[in-house]
Amino acid sequence: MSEQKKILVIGCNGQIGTVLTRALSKKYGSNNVIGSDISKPKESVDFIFEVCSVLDANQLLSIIKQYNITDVYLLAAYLSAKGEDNISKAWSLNIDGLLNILNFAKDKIIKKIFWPSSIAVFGPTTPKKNVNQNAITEPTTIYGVSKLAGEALCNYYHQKFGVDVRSLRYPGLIGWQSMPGGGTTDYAVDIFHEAIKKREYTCFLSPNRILPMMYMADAIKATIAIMDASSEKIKIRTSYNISALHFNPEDLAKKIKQYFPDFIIKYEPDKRDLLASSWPNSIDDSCATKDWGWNPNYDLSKMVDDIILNLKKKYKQEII
Ligand code: AKB
Repeated sequence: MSEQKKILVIGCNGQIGTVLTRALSKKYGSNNVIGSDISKPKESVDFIFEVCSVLDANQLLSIIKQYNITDVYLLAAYLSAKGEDNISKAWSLNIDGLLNILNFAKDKIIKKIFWPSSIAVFGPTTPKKNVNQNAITEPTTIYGVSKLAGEALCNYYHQKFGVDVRSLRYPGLIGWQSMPGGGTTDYAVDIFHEAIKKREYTCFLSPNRILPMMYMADAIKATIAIMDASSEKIKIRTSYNISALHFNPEDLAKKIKQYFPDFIIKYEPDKRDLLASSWPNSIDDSCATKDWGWNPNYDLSKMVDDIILNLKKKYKQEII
């Protein structure tokens, strides 16, 4: 009989953590999932919660021992825009936090790690379209630099110590359950809330700024799939390209107008537009498809439909 999984999600209050921790709790049982973050969740949760920072190795170790943790999902991170204003803090959270967890796996205290990378590992010297797994990575944000270093650390700990660490290069993630914070792709979440509440949104990216994106449901599906795959299927131990959608703010605004014809979008591009301009338009994820069967469920129309339906319920507006 296989040993009971005990999961620790670090950063359970964040954009991904809010959705992923609930999905894991549903799959593995609420007593087998522990969420941690630097402050308590605002809403009630269906898992065990502990206040802890990923930078506090001693406290982490005591939580890991207390609950016999086998798998860690490390989601705590400084994102791209916030990182540019806090270079040392971004590096420390994104790299020292990862090192703490990799060392627990090296010392056989935990068994498996999920750690997200990002399309931000690519930079202006990367081709724009259908960027392949091994395309040139010369990032121009501290977030991208830390993600690229993190990928190399994951690969190093796997090659040298046999650490079972798995990673995905997430594109911009869009969901209705949680808000992102400090990212460059955040506009694609904010726009829905503003469209529903005010029928107006001022976008901080240029109208034609195409970026790779993914619906949160697909990101959760990919995360659970890569963690469920048998170890020999995971051929890439840096991080896998994954892809679902790519569009610009104007494409998204047009879709939203189909639901709210009076919706108005204005543009005031700020420094985040420059960060976005260094990233690819679209990603080739054929390695993830070949190695562990990745394929997304949501296209742009299906995603917009689902988000608007759910946000209308959330904001108690009439569903049409
Ligand atoms: C960000 O915008 O910083 C993130 C990312 C692309 O990883 N969403």
